[in-house]
Amino acid sequence: MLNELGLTKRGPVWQLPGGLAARIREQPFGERHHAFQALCREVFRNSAGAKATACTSELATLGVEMIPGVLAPETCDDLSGRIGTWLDQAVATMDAATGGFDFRTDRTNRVVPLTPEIVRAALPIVRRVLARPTTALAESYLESHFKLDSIRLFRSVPNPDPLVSFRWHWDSAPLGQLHVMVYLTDSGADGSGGATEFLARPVSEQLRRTEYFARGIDDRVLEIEELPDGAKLRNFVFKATPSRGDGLIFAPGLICHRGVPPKQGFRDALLLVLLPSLDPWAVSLAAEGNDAMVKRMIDRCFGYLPITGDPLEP
Ligand SMILES: O=C(O)CCC(=O)C(=O)O
Ligand SMILES: [Fe+2]
Repeated sequence: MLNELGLTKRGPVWQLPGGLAARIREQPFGERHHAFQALCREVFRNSAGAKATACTSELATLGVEMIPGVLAPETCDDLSGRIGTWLDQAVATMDAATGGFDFRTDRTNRVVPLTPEIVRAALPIVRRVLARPTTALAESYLESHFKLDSIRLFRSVPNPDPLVSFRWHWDSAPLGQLHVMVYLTDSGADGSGGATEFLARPVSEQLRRTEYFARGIDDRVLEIEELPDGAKLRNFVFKATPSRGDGLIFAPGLICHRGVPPKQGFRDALLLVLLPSLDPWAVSLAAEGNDAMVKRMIDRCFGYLPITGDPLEP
């Protein structure tokens, strides 16, 4: 089958024939990613060691799963401390250059502008997050390998009327996109340290077929009750209150979700954006090389995710 499609291997990395790549790229955004994901599944099915088992994880059924303890508390404390420093430096740097730094949102989220030093410091931590349980779960859910599209380090601060990702939304993301959001600070049992809420998968999929899905970013609701039948929807809301070091994995284009800002202090997080791939993430990273990877992470550290609309790019 793979031979029929004309796929070949250069070293450990799969290559697409030019004609097939062009046919994928010429399609509209959603279809393009979907076609590439189908190909990734074909490769995965044919790869040695791949098991065809029905995926019954909470990620598949509920649409979100907690992966406890992907990072040690000390690692989180250290990274959180550094986020504070990096944000202070960013403000200082950008103030000097532009007279003020716009964090590109309503200021509930402060995103660390990545530098080569920060990416190099973050990479071993990212690798730890992607270790066995995360990779196994993501691969069995996607039925394919995946790659690391981008990373984001951000700090969320109190805001009684937040916008963007703190209102109920789907990301304008391919359905095969996965987020692994690792909390670096504690939510607290009541979520007063910040939390993330999800609408269970079957209900999210229903709501996705209504006009709410098509609304603009500024017309999103803050409380689920503001939607038609919102009181009923409330029964299907799942509130995740991770401790530092816990990861949340979910498909942001499929599951309706929102962040909840902390009531006091701040909430720090490391977000990994994953997309289907022909090759395992570690193979892709090794083939790309460190310098190209660092540049790519820096290029993609702001804006809507994924930044690239091309599923064939690293
Ligand atoms: O900040 C949060 O808790 C939500 C993050 C989010 O919306 C996303 O990762 O797509
Ligand atoms: Fe989101």
